[in-house]
Amino acid sequence: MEDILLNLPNVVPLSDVAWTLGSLSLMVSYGACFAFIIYFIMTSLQLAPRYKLVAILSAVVMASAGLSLMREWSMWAAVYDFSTATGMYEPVTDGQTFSNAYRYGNWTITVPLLLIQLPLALGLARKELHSRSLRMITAGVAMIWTGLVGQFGEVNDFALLNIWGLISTAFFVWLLVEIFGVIRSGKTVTPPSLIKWPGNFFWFMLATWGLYPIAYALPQLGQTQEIVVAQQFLFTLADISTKLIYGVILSRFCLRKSALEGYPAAVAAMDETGITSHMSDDIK
Ligand code: RET
Repeated sequence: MEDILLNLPNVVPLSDVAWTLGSLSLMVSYGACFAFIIYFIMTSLQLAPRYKLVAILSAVVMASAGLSLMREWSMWAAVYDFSTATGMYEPVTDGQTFSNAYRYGNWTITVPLLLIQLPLALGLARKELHSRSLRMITAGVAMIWTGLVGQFGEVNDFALLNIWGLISTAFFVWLLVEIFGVIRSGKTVTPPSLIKWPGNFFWFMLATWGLYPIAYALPQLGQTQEIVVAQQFLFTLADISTKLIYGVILSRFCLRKSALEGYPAAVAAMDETGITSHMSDDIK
């Protein structure tokens, strides 16, 4: 039976602590995603019309990822049974399995949306935005689908895991080159006071998107409960930073640009005169 189960959680018994940490990682992910739908919708109201889509796309990403992660969490809950004999959560053998593969399905939706947000926030001209987005999305989807093939090897076929992992990494490198091109072009239309932001976007994306291949490769370090939990924890860290924190950063950038462009709701939201300006002179 064991050799046909393709994801690590289906073959490793977990202590109560490990099971809870895995469950918690997934629950925190979808909880945060759903909460931030509200944040991004409300934020879009403060942005100039040309940037509103950035925040709206973040809300869509939150909804899509939240639903998928909620499903991932219920799989986690369904595939373990606590055994009083061993004192461990044992993977069930009634045909229910846990799989990370659904994540890759979800990324096929969210990654293109996250990538489009970048040239939109930077304010690239339409034609360039379309051609650059198309190239980024092609590289991104190729990266995900080749990784999807490889992740089926995480339990018993490390050759499959590594070969497809390398092919996927080649697409990741291409994607980074494309992202870099978008950033470079975006810098030419970024106001001087915000010029440091685009370069920081690149390093932020590199550091946070780079967590996914680590989570992918981790099962090679051993079939232990620590690895099972670390993999879900890394996925959570990556999910929150690449979608939620990224969205917050991009929408703050758009808010500043909207204010510089004189959009009233953004100017009011960015009012930095502080409380002292409303006080009379003698209490200042
Ligand atoms: C894989 C396979 C192994 C090699 C590499 C990978 C990269 C995955 C990345 C995923 C990013 C996902 C995001 C999802 C947001 O919803 C496919 C794990 C390089 C970078 C940003």
